[in-house]
Amino acid sequence: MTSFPLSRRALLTGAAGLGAAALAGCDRTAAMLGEGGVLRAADTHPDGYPTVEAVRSIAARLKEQTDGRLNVRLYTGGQLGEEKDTLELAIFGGLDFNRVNLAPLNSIAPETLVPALPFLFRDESHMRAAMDGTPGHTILEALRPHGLIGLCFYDSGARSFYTSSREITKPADLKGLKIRVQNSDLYVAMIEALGGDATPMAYGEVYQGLMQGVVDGAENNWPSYESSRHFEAAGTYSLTRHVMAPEVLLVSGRSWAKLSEDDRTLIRQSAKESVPLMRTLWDQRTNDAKTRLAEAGVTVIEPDFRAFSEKVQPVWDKFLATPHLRKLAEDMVAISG
Ligand code: GTR
Repeated sequence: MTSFPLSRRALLTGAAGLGAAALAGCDRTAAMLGEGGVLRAADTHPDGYPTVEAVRSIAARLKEQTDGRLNVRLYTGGQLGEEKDTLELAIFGGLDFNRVNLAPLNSIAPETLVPALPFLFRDESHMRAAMDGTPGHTILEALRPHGLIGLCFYDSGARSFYTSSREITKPADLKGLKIRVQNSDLYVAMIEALGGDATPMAYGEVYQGLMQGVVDGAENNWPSYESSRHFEAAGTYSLTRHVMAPEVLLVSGRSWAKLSEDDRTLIRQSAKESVPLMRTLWDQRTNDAKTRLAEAGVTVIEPDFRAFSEKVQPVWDKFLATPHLRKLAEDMVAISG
């Protein structure tokens, strides 16, 4: 299956039309799935990236199981806009599937803040166990009232800092540095707690932002650091591993409403089956990224992460604002993995 260019404007126009129709009390959702059962899926990452290939595997399975009736087209590499925009499209029914990070959902469903808390997960297997278990299920379900059906979580490894100027070996090294973060108050608070200056910026703007010195650094996992080529502008990677929030695959609640029970079951099952595949691809891609980055001459630093984790308590205090969120965090921490 190939990726198809499609104008974001066309989708927005469609979604706006849907909004107007809904306001007028008309149900035009049937028209929004596209002709011939075509479902649209968006991902900010390019072809070959593990999240994209996992969704591609779902697409293949849906096509095969329905003799081509459910046909998913992938729009990769941010063709339909940044994650904030594609989420909006999905909520308003202009897009069917959307793979995003949890960060852009932080302002929509507070439950998504919990796995993004700095230093919450001990390691990757702890993250996988928590997201596969009851806490993960709670978070997927929390998206439903916001017009999004959460299907599954995908790995995103651990995020670490990279800079164009100074090496980050301790929190004090972040002082005075402008660090790009995702559009989430939690990430802003985290950088501030660590002593840096947070600059929220869309993913697609970071390469240029680093090149032009608008920001001094950013933070991400090995595969994103490599595939985005951010290393060309910021060649020092400091393995702080401060956030291990996973990715999530969503279906628009409006699209979901017009699927049959059988199709929903098939979609859920296919998504579930894509998770082990994604994890295998993820592990391979992480190793490949490490090799390519070493070849490209990136300097890798192993700082004492405890110096960083000791600073983030204010972030936990601020964002675990209700007993419900505190319980969710406790349940996640308590999971053995
Ligand atoms: C990546 C993630 C993307 C996006 C990006 C970012 O690791 O897979 O979905 O969130 O980070 O930093 O914006």
